[in-house]
Amino acid sequence: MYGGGYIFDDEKNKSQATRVQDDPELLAAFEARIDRGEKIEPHDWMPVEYRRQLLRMIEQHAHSEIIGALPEGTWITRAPNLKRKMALIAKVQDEIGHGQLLYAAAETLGKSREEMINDLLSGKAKYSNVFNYPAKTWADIAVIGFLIDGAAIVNQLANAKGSYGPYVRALKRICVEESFHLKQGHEAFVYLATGTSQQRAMLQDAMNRWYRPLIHFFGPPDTISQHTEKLMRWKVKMASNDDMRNQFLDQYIPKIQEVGITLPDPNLRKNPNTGIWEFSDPNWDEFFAVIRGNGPCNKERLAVRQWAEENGAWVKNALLKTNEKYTIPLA
Ligand code: FAQ
Repeated sequence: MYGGGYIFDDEKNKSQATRVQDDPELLAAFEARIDRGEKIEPHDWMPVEYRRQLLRMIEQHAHSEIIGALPEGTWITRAPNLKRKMALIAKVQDEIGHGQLLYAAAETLGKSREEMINDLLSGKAKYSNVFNYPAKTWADIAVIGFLIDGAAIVNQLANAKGSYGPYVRALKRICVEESFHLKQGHEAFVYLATGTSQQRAMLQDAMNRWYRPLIHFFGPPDTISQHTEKLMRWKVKMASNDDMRNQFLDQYIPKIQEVGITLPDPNLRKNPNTGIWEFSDPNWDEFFAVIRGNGPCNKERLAVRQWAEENGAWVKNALLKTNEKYTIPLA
């Protein structure tokens, strides 16, 4: 199918996979290509572990886009005016489109979309922690549009320079669309921050609730991140979790503070000597509980996707019957 290094399940195939993976010449040639900055394409030879890691990461990213549409989606019918409603509809539609692009990129690594969706619905697959929190008020939508999109852009702009062709091409397109999301999120954020006292209070409340999930968004600290070292060696991840988190804080904390919104952390400050942002312990136990299925909205999010899967099945089935000829007018 796609080059070398398949993911094998049974023992016989496992030994074959190990042979492919362990071939020192192939591995050295592969790593030399990565060092030269070449792109790896689906039919090229790749180590089993490179394929496994990429698939894990792209699949999680795809699920995040699909589940990520839900907190904002619930506000489409309650948007405060037509302009906001239209922008939100377009944004949510874009996020679903990003999910499709990413599933297509993940499929090039040998896992079918159906298997990925099954793993999402069964709770086996992970997706971003931030989408397991509720969007309680309209101000949450401004925070998501400005700061979660902002955080996603920091991550995706870095990884768009990575080594796997299908993923980096998807990321480039996603980043262009996300930058429109960011603009509308920033505008909505500033609008509330400079609005009535009630609007400011609503935004401050949302900021207080989203601060910690945003710190968690970039993943555990480098000292305990399991995959960073390998992913950076193979240029899948182009910056470590702590570096991306710091870049985000550096870009966005001043923008939040300049409109008079505060952050609920007395220890948040940029160390003038190192240039690194310091913050209170963000409770990594909470992060791990959320990504393992025990956040405030995990069950609700998966239930909605399950409902969509069951109730949308007839559309998929109709589209799969490509030879079907309709002789009776449908309308
Ligand atoms: N959430 O060893 P590391 C968006 C897991 S898209 C959940 O450091 P890694 C667009 C990690 O998977 C947002 N799980 O992991 C949008 C691993 O578990 P595993 C998504 C997390 O891969 C905006 C374990 O912890 N973006 O927002 C998280 O080296 C607005 C150990 O961690 C991407 O997926 C987390 N935050 O680094 C949509 C970008 N962090 O698999 C709608 C691509 C870590 O061993 C509205 N992904 N974990 O069981 C990446 O860049 C990386 O995967 C990281 C994590 C940086 C997220």
